[in-house]
Amino acid sequence: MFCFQCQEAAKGTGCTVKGVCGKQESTANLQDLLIYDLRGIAVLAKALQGAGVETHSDIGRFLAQGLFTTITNANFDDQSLQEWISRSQAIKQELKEQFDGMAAGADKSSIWQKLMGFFGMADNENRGAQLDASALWFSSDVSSYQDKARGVGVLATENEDVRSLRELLILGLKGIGAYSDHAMVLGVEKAEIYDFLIEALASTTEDLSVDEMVALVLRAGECAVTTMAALDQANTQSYGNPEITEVNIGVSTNPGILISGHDLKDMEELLEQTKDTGVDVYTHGEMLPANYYPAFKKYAHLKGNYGGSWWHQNTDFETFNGPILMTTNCIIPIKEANSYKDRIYSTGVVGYPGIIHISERRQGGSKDFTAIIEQAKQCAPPQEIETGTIVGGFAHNQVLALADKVVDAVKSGAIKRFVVMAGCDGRQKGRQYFTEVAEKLPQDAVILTAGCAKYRYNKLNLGEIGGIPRVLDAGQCNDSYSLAVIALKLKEVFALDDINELPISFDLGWYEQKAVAVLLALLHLGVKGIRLGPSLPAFISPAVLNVLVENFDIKPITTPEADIEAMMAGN
Ligand code: SF4
Ligand code: SF3
Repeated sequence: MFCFQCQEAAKGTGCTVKGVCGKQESTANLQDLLIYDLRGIAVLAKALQGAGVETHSDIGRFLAQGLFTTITNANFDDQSLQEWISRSQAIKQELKEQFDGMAAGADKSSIWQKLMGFFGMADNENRGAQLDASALWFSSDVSSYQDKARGVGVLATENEDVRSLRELLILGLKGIGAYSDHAMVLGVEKAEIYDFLIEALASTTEDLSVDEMVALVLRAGECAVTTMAALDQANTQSYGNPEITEVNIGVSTNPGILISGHDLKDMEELLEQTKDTGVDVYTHGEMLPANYYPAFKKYAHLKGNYGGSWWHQNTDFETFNGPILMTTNCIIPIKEANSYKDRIYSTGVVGYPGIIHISERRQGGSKDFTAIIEQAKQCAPPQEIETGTIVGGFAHNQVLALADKVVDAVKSGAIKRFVVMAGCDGRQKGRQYFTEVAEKLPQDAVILTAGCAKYRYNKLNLGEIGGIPRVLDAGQCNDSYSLAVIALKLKEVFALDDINELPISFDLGWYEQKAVAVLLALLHLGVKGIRLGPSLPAFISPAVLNVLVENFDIKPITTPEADIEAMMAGN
């Protein structure tokens, strides 16, 4: 196996024996094969589109979900991945039949030529057989996948810089796939997102120049902005605009269900189905921001948030006592010794061998959480691990409602600087850096946050400036979009030409591929001088890093003291 997609990549270069995240070699290989199949689907879809044949939105949807299921800490279940691969092959077969079924003479030969071009094959009489034999088109033999995976994974691209740019693109697409899936679940889909997934995935099989590949990476940033805007629209039209909310972090005396991940539709259905059952609901990790939405606040049995960010789940889930529903990443390996092993459930693109998977909702219906609710009734209430409240709900609508206050505070000098510390949390010790930055920032600095990165400092009492809390939490990692909207609004209010003239610094923590999409989105919006930690991605080669440094002044974090001094000086 070879995987270097997340911040925990072994030795800062890549996991080769077993993932630091716990991913087994077989799982890594199946993920490689699935990505390979998705690229094949994209090649075929692009060729058909190029010939004027409309591809069904199911294709884009499948690509988005397929990409999503390979992100870090989402799907550890080989059987589920094999099903994904089988489905991807069925789709390829369908696309091929769609092609074969086109009327003879209907410009078919030009499509053939295009396909031959994609596969780098000579166009000759034997072209059908050649295409069928093409591994990119049909990697049908899942049973011998271990060997096959070696030939199609990340290292199949030999040139380090081409590999780096291809992977930067694919990993950004994984984040885009995840966010577009969330939006789709709530009824918002954009053809342009699906078209870009097709174009970009297909491009990874083409021989492009460095400039062309860099351009695609930047367009992925543009697509990430479109996708996060679509998700923002989906979330707010379904559940209202997040509001300032004090979230309880203690517990009640009823049994509870803990819901983690990012999927708000699951949250809605779980709250509805647990109403009047005597079972309370608590959020965990990235589900915390669900507490900020008006539509969820009306449920009295949504009791608040329990525990910390994803990597604390081994201990948080033990003491919670009740069932846990993992709606998306990040699930971490479940050990035989974990008392919660028989009360944890997956749903959506999440999978873990041996746990119950709640199946998809039927068209117009809901998922059925009865099994979880019935189990919860038999469980002890959660053990109290902390008490008090945390404040959040500062998405764009809420912050813009406070715009006058914020602008006055900046003009009067009460707020000297905003520091965006959004992104992911993770296990690495170096992430203590973000806690220290939060603690040591001068009192006239405000932290803007989103994503599970916030758990490094959202329970510190950092005070407020003229009624504005010094930590403003916009929500989940996808709500980083809110932070961009806020920045663009401030740029307008202060009549600035460039977003980089604002008193805002970016000091981001990253872990998985949604953060790659967020980073590319910020680059597309023209943000420069972003600090990134706790380490730079293993998939960025030295030459590609140079491109990022020269064009965007990206830099690694150093020490809290040095970075605070530089940020407060506007560097
Ligand atoms: Fe390693 Fe991260 Fe890949 Fe897991 S996801 S195998 S930790 S690089
Ligand atoms: Fe966290 Fe996994 Fe990235 Fe949504 S839950 S931000 S790491």
